[in-house]
Amino acid sequence: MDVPGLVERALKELDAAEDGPALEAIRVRYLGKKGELTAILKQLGSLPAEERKAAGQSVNQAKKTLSEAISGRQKLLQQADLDRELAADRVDVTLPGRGVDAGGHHPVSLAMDRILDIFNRLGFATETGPEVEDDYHNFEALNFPPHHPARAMHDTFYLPDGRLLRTHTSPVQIRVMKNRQPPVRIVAPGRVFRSDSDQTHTPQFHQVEGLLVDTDVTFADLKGLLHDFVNAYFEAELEMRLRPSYFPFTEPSAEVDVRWQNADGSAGRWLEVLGCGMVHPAVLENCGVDSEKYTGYAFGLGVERFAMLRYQVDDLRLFFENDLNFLRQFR
Ligand code: 2NL
Repeated sequence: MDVPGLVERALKELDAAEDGPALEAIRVRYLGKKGELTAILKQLGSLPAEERKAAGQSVNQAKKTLSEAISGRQKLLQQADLDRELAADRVDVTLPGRGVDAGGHHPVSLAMDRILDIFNRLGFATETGPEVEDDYHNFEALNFPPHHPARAMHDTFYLPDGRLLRTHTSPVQIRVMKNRQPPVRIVAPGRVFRSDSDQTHTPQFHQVEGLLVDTDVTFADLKGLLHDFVNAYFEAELEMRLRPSYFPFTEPSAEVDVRWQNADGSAGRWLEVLGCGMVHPAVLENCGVDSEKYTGYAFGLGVERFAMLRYQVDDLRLFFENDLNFLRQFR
């Protein structure tokens, strides 16, 4: 039972151990359940009583010495690992940063903000509503005849349960009229959906609709409002004209053209920018508004078109690509 010799041998092996697994092997060899020191400890019982105490103390001391030496060696090896890692992995804090590759506000957002800001200043409160609607709020309440083509599968996205993606934001105004008595003076911005896709149409686009209901509202009020809006939006004195049109929900109805200016400032071609009209009495009645007492006007515009005109974007697809070189132009 040469305990000092065993300790000396173990310490030598420890000094030679270069990694965690080697250390663990040494621990198991001496201190493990079947280790050499553990075996000696088990034999103590067979010693004569007078030797037992001193032998026990020396084995326990050896155990302590060995465990301390193992954890000391372990700390040393870990520190060496860390030093190696730090030396290899040097960070140059003086290098310039990579920077943040920022885009800009999307032109459709810019146009939307601008349009809402103008109408808000003209006294129209912003109202919003759900994108998934039912036939009643999207069509029936708006006086669409039962078999009107705009209801057909061709234009409207239907959900399996019969609900639909709103094709305009008019349902927002229907709900507002049903929930409060005139005067009503609101704009309803938002995403709308039509199953329609070509050079100038996308299945999803943005609309702002406006509605004013009060006593003594006239078509002249509507024309004056839209004139002020168009000039504020384009920051120009543009010629404007109304052409008779048809919507089921307004009577009379009109389309609004502005005379676009050429780059040299001369008068160019007429561009259609808005639809509008006096709210159809049947729509007012559907919403519980007395059409003998109240009249109203309404209008609707496509935000993408306003964005293209103001920011000189000539291709709708640019709005969907999120190309940073495109977006950065609108910072
Ligand atoms: C267009 C035409 C328009 C309306 C929208 C409306 C809403 C209610 C009642 C009556 Cl609740 N009218 N909205 C009226 C006329 C035209 O939009 O060309 N939009 C892009």
